[in-house]
Formats: sequence, structure tokens, C-alpha cells
Amino acid sequence: PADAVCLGETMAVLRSDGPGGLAGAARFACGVGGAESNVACLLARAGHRVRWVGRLGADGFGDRVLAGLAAHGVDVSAVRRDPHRPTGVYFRTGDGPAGTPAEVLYHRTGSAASAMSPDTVDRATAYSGRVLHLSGITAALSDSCRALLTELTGPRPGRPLLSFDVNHRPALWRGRDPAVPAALARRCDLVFVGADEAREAWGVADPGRLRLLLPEPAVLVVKDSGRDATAYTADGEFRVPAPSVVVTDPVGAGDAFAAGFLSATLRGLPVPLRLRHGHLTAAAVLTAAGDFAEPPARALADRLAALDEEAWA
Ligand code: KDG
Repeated sequence: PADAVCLGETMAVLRSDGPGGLAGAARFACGVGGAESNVACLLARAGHRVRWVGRLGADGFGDRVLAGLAAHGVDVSAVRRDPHRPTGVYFRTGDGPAGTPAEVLYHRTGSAASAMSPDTVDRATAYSGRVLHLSGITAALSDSCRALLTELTGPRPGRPLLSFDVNHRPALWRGRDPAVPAALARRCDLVFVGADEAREAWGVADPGRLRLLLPEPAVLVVKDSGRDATAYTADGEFRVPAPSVVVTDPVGAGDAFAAGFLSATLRGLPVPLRLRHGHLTAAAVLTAAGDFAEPPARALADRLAALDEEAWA
């Protein structure tokens, strides 16, 4: 079996770095972007066998997504093409001046991925890894996508470890019930959430209180932006400060953290080392342009993660 299966929507990304936001953009560079497939690519680059499950249009952007993921070593044999719906697209700018966030514009309503449902995704395929990684983004795409996540997170025999990144995207939740991701997260085994996301989506200001909102997952990881990440587990709480880095582009850092943590989980490393590997993979993505960067090679990551407490304080 695969080490991990990642399921979600992957889009063509058109990125403009010029001044003036999208209104003034003259040129766009085309790439590939999707939270769950970012995790898949990083896991593949870290040496794991990974499959991405998703649905693409039978169009050029769909070809591009397939080729992009395959080039990172991700198994795309389970991907389905939809002849009637397009591959999703999103436009983004680079970060604006002095911390203004990038401008993001989605064109994904009615996309091929939004038609995923319990009928179009085979459960055996989704369960074919040791870990199935999902995110709250999928639940916002359509009612059928939400039904798919509800089906996959049910208590079923043979269910792999379910990993869920809340991945709050305010633009996708307008007019929808923002409590859905928390309800789905409660059905999973490993949950990632940003303290900022919890504040914005659910009004929970104190990260520690998230354990009350999400009591069931065996491991709850709360990331407090550049400060630290805390894992709440049955064996107690583990907090690891984030290394301080000069941020080039924050997009994709959450996916990278999840990939580093998952890679260390698949390798059976103890929880504090899982957190350190999450930080190290996030640091690689934070310090590079775009939402993807080569993760540190395993031997180097292991040496950095093993540095003593002082280096990590
Ligand atoms: O986490 C990075 C993602 O935001 C990006 O790749 C696009 O999946 C995406 C989304 O829905 O925002």
C-alpha cells in the first residue's frame, strides 16, 4: 500500500508578482496549487510512496496538474477526468508591501473537483494508504464534496489514520456553515489547525481551549503562526517553538508543516520530533517563493531536528 493518500482539489495557479494587485497585473506565470497535493508532493520528495486522489477537467490545465504532480513522484493513477467540468483555476499576487496579504481570486465553482462525491470516489482507493490526508477546503467546495468527507471519516473497518488540516479559507465559507470543519475534524485521528484560523472561523481565542472544541482526535496540533506549535496527545502536551526565519512567501507553509509532521509520524518518530520536522519543512517553504519548495533531505532534517533544546528555544 501507499504510505499516504491525499485527497482534494488541485488547480492551475496564475501568479502575478507585479505591482498594483490583480487590478494592475499584466503578466501571470502558471503553476500548480492545491493544499492536499502540496502535502503529497512534499511527502513524495521526502521519500514516501504517495497517491493523490482528485478530479480534473479533460483540459490543458488538468494535463498540467497531472504532469506537475507526477514530476514530483506522486502516484496519479487514481485521478479521474471529467469531460463536462473544467479544472479549477486561481489567480494570486505575491505578498503586498509590509505584510499585506496576497490577493487571491478563485475560479473553482462548478469545477471537476467540486463534483467529487461518495459515488465518484472509490473508498478502497481513498483508504489504500497508511494515512489519508484531507482538508477543510474540500468540505467548502460543494454539498457532494462535504458528503464525501463525511463518508470517508465515518467509523469503518480498515480505515487508515485520518489526518485533517482545517485550512480555513474565508472566501470559500461565505454563506456556508463554518462549524462544518470542526465537526469533520472531530471524526479524524490527527488534526492541524492554526490558532489564527480558530480565532477567525470559530471565535476561539485561546489555543488551549481548542482541545475542548476538538476532544476526540488522538493528536491535535495547534500552530501559532511563527511562534510555536503544540501537539495535544493522550500522553500530554508538547510545544516546540518555530525557528525564526525571514519569510519570502507564507503560502503553503501550513501544508509543509503537515507534510513534515506526517512524514515523521509515518517513520514512527516521537511527537516532539514530529513537530520539529513540521517546522523544518515549513521553514523550507517559507523561505522560498511560491507555495512549494524542496524539503530538506531526510538525513539533514534528522540532524537539524536532533539539535539540542537551546537551538530550538
Ligand atoms: O495551502 C496553499 C493553498 O492555499 C493553495 O495551494 C491553494 O488549495 C488551495 C486553496 O484552496 O486555497
